[in-house]
Amino acid sequence: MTGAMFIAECLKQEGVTKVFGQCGHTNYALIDACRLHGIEYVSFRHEQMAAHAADAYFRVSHKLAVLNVHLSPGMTNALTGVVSAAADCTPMLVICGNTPAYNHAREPHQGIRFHADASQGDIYRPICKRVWRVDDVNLLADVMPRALNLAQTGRPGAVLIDVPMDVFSAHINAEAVTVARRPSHGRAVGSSAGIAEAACLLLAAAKPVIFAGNGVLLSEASEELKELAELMQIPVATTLMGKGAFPEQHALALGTTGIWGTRVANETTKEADVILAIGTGFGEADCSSWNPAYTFAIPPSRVIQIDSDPQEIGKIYPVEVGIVGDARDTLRELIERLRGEKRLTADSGARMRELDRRKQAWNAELVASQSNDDRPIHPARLLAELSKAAPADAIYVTDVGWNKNGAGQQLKCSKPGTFITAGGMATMGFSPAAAIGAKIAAPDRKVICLVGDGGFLSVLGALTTAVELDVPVLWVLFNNFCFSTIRSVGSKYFKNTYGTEFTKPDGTPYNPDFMLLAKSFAIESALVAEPSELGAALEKAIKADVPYLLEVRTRADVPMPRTGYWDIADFLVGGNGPADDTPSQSHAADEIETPVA
Ligand SMILES: Cc1ncc(C[n+]2csc(CCOP(=O)(O)OP(=O)(O)O)c2C)c(N)n1
Ligand SMILES: [Mg+2]
Repeated sequence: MTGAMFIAECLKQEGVTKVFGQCGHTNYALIDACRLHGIEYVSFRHEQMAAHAADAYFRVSHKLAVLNVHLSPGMTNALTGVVSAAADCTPMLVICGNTPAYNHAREPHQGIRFHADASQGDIYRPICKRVWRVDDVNLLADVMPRALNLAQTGRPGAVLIDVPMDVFSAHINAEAVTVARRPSHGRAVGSSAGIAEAACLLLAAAKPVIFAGNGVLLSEASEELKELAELMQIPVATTLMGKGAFPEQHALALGTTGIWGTRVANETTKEADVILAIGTGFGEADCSSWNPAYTFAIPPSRVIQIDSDPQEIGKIYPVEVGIVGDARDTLRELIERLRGEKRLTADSGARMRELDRRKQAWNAELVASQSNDDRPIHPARLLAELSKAAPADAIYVTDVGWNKNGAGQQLKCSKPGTFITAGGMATMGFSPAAAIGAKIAAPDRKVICLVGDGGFLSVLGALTTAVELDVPVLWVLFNNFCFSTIRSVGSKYFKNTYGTEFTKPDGTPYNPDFMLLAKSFAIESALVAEPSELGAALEKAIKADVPYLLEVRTRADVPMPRTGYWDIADFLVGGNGPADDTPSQSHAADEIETPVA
């Protein structure tokens, strides 16, 4: 069989049913091999979108993301999508074409050859766990299983297999063996000594908090997380990426932490005596730039950290107990050790009353914006109406801006895999295609893309794939005629909005007519400018089982309610004004809104 057929055979063995990408003469052999193997090729009009869709497809289905693209320009287009996936630990196999191997030394058409021949794979080195260039078809027999392993084991991530196009067409005489060359029991339980220490610390804690990250979702440990929280009556906060790992309607749920977290979460994590962190690297945004006055005060809080990647343990904060292990299996052991035990100093009644008081205060803080009747519509009002209209298991796919940080803070997600966001890269333009990948992964669920006008227009071509494949995604467009997130940085710190607004030369607001645009794409659409019409419009859009664009005219001038802290505000505060000798304020950010990004 040909190299391309061999690769498709390996993918088939792996259970792959979808490959995302875009065609080129260098990768067409594999597209055809996929067709012959009954593997669907989900084609996008731009490789970045294909990569975002593959990424979200994994996040919802937990099936390997596979991307197949053309050489150099296809690869550079895909790069943003691949790095967004890799940053959030999505296992992604990228297979690209290359110039024919026999021509590498002659710098053939479309090769990148500045420092080495046909070296476009080098562009992927900083973002991939490994890059293979397969110049001999017989190497595929080992490269394929190794690449599939590497993407999916340890800390999951992206790998690249770079295949000269003549290698796709060369004949290989080998048997495809992939799954049998992988650990059949890949999950490692943390050490029992560590689990015993963790149990002791939790039992003696007066104000413990669980802090759950993306690792809980990757390990599918949500059931265990809930069981442990309920067993020990421990409140649970999550990272933005971990949102949905614990049901946010639950009495013990605190919501997300950090710069744009809930006040309930930040107040409660800050005062915790013991923090059980699971599957999180304590990222900056989730930890308010690690400023102890805002989200985590470690020490004095004592940390138990469970992570499958030893590098994450103690990376930011010192740990009292650091356990290397799979979240699900390690939590299962911890639960067994704690079953029948009672926390020594637990006054869970008083603590739950305090938690309830905080939740009510936080809800009261939001209510004015959520019921705001202004035109354009307040984004918090849009999110509140959306919460009412959407089914409980709806999958939200966010972009950047209010639609990400506001949604992270104010939407309640009760199931794993219902909040999909580019956490590590915060990639503007992620969500429109990612929502398509999410819907392909979960055809029976409602998938709602939340996106600003800036993000939407940067990847508009995604809509064509939804129509071509009849993928009924709902895109909710926050149209405010600007990059409002960055506009607020400009106006707050630099006293201008230069380069952030969408206007004609005479200053009038400009965007394409989104209703005409939807029509031209053969997509149903509606426009809402009146807050009072929002509920009904959302209901109708959610009910529609077709690709649907709902444009909502939103306010551009409302910063996110800041409950945490981002230290960039400390040095942005002077804008580009003249330097002076005034000593800088240590907590300048207290007086100003933190920008969103
Ligand atoms: C690819 C990319 N480019 C730039 C940014 C920086 N950035 C963060 S938010 C934002 C503006 C987003 O505008 P829009 O989609 O209209 O949403 P809004 O801020 O108006 O809610 C930009 C440019 C980014 N995160 N990603
Ligand atoms: Mg905008």
